[in-house]
Amino acid sequence: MQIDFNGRTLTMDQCHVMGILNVTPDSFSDGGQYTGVSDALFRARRMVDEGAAFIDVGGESTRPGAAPVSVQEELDRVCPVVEAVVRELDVVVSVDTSTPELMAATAQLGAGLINDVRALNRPGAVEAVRQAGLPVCLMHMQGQPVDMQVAPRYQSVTRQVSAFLMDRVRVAEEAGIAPENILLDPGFGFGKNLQHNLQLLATLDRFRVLGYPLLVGLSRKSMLGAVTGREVTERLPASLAAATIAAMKGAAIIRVHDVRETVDAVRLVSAVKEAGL
Ligand code: 8Y7
Repeated sequence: MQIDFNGRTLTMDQCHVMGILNVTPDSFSDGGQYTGVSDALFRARRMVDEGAAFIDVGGESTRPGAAPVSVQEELDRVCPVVEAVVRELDVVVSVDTSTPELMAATAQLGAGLINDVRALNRPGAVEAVRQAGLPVCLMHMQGQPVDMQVAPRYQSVTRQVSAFLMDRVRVAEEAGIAPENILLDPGFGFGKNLQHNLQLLATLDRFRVLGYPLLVGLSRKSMLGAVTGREVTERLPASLAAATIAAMKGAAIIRVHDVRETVDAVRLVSAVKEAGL
């Protein structure tokens, strides 16, 4: 299975690495616009050199308690970076957004994927993606970023997450988004406790029967801290183990902070899989 990410076609039968590029003000070394873009481009170039097939640009923090960002603010942060990365680097630019205006604007600038943690639930988002003709990743979240970690509850997390994702697929397809342009993500850490997250990772292969490529984000997440007792800066080994498990279970894209190390892990998984064919 292949997907055309706005002119770059990639097979989804192999696992790719997506590098995280936050462009929130606290991720800049200095608040100025020029510094912001050149610093972001520098970080993106390094991740591409390290083997990232995707760069995921995000201007809104989904951390619980993070201040909301206006549409204009999000456009001002993200668009110049998308434009620069598209112009300068050989990579698919993914845009981490739930904002229809930003989906439309970045599609025009050459973005190749919309990564929406709210699975196109904002008014106008489904139509913006259909109109743009871009692939989209639909992610599961229980609750909203402000309250999602308060007391997440499921009867069966794998079944409920699957049912939610299939419902969002139905909405997207009924609106005219092509089935071959849809990716799915169980949303590790988004309204899930440790047990839920571990169950989802253990059963990740079951999501493949839905028939859509899987994207996962596990890098440095608190579930890894809960298991290892490590602070966020010390979670690379656990992140690599999690990425390896996800790749073994068939994830097509793994979203990470540490590209070079994850590319090595994914290459090993690919080599082992090939040997067993
Ligand atoms: C994910 C994500 C984040 C994820 C997808 C973090 C934007 C939190 N996590 N997008 N975004 N999947 N598709 O810790 O798991 O990176 S932000």
